[in-house]
Amino acid sequence: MIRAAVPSLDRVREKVEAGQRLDAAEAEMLWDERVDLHELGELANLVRERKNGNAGYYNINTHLNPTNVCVYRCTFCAFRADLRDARGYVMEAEQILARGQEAVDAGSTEMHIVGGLHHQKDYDWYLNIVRLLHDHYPSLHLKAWTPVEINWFQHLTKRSLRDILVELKDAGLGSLPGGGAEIFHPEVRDKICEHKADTREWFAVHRMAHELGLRSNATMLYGHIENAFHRTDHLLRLRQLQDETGGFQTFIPLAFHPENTRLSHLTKPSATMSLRTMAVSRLVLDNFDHIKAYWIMLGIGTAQASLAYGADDLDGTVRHELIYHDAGATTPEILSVEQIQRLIREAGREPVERDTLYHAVERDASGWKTGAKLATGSQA
Ligand code: V47
Repeated sequence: MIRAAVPSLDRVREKVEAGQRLDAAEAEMLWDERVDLHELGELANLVRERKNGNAGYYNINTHLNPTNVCVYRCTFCAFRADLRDARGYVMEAEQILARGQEAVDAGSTEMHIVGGLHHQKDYDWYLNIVRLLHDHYPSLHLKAWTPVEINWFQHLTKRSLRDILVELKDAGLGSLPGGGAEIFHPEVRDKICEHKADTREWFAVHRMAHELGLRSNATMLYGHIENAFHRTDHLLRLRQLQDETGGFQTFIPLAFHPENTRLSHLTKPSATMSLRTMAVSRLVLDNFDHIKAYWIMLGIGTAQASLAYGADDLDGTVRHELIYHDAGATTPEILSVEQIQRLIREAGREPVERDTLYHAVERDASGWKTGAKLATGSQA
């Protein structure tokens, strides 16, 4: 019987050491479980340290999901509710303002805002959430609305993408979060979220945001029905837009949590799969400054280990996270600053508080202020 040779990392090692870009075949090979995970991690760590030294970034942030009622029925989502579902909720302006006050009182520099596409809410309802929070709490950076929401606003208003983004920016939008990316390849996307913004539309929103000077993040939902080819395709599409615009800040691989979803028969990805995903992402996305290990979904142990497998950021202290906790995440709902700093130190990294746009945050007894832009080394 002829057995396929175990893929060798030699060529990849040479290229990574020389700061050269991996091609599609090399990238896809890295997902093969016979490729030694720790060797892969060592290479990813080389790139991670070239770019970000020993820093382990975090921020102090608060989530806001103004409604969970959603016209879409993505198979992987445990958060969404139908219009007449007992679980369904819509937040009133007072509750939204109270969340803003809570965020400011907790020292948050960022509010992460995403939500369902409510059947009965118009575009102005979403626009006014940004305006209200920005007017009352101008120090909070509003990282709000994914391309799925923005694309929905286009559908509601029949206005151009540019017009909508300019208006949101004028109202106080600071940047776009990375959600809604899922898996770009239509073989998978058409099965897990066929109705919402497609891949072309997702990229059009980020391209336009970058053109308008807004920075954004990108994610990939892995560990469900996709395979190595689809994950590679996903990363390469992101790398291409980043070559064109340079507007992405951080890539966040998101481990699928099956509980309470229509894919609940699937097993959630293992820690080794998550570490491999972190490492492959770091190696393929050579033009992204940051790779984020979102502790909420990875679990604290895997997030700590990720800091040696390519990741340089743990996201934030986070309060009021719902999307993962509805899908069975067993992580705490919040970490204190001391806890997140300790996790980073235990992993052998130096905790550095950053704001959303990767400036240092300087704190004293009277509050916080934005410091210098945190330097990221180039790979070459
Ligand atoms: O797009 C939904 C994912 C995303 C599940 O930009 C699920 O800094 C796993 O994008 N299991 C939203 N994943 C979250 C997101 C994010 C998170 C942290 C930081 C940033 C950032 C962005 O969550 C969705 C979807 O891909 N998701 N349901 C689930 N059951």
